[in-house]
Amino acid sequence: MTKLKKSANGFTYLSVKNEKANAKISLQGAHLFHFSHDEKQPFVWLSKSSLFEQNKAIRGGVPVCWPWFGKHQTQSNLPQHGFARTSLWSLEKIDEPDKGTTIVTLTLNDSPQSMLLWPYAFSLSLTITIGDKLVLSLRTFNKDKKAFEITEALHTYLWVEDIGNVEVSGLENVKYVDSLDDSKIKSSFVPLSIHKEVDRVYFDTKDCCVIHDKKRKLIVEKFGSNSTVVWNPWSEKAKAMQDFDNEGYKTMLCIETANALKNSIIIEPGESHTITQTIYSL
Ligand code: TA6
Repeated sequence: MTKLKKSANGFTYLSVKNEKANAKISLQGAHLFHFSHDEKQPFVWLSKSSLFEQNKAIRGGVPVCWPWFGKHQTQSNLPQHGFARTSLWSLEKIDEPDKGTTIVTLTLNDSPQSMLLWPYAFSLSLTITIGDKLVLSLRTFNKDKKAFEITEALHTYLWVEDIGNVEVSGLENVKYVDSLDDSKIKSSFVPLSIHKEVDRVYFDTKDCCVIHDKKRKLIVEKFGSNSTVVWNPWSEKAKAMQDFDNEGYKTMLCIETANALKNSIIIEPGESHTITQTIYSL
């Protein structure tokens, strides 16, 4: 069953419920902000203080960072992580191939407003499969007469039971840019555990990550992505963010399927590029 709903402040979202999973997807940003098989252990984390306001990204779920990841390379006045996550997308179609699978497709096209921020004609579509697994597939099509370059991320906030007990494997011996240490290039040969703020872009990696939590493993597989971003703001930065509940950093970890920094993608006119992320639990 899928229903379009409106929250008290007029925020429109799609509520999806099938025999396998529940999900909520906002039309602003094509932003999935809830996914679970049972309410106790959701796949994605959502801040208790998230604002659900127009023109502000939801804090949690899967923000779509596009057509640039992080700060704009040359114009610091442009929005962090691009404009896709705060734009209003169109609900293109909903398919239900079986009782346990719902496939939602949302689209975003260039507009006079987007041209002011990024001067290219484009067509973006996000296909979200809600079932045993959660699959998000972001396709960028170049409708312009000139080639364009993008960086991008499915900025996934995963729910974890206890950040202090989490271990992430799949990033050993992969070089990363440490945003908290003057963008130094580093690597580590052991699985990652998190006991303080982390903000890293692992590059030149196509590998999947496994998040070993207390009672389950979450697998994040990816395709079309050469970077993986890992972020946890820890307590001080969480407190400084109005929309991040103070204790929330203890139950979240961003593992982002990305093409960031030097892994940018050039798309020729008439060509497309797709980035896909599949999450499931064991
Ligand atoms: O993906 C990590 C990151 O780029 C961090 O540097 C951090 O600031 C985060 O994203 C959140 O960004 P936001 O613009 O949503 O506050």
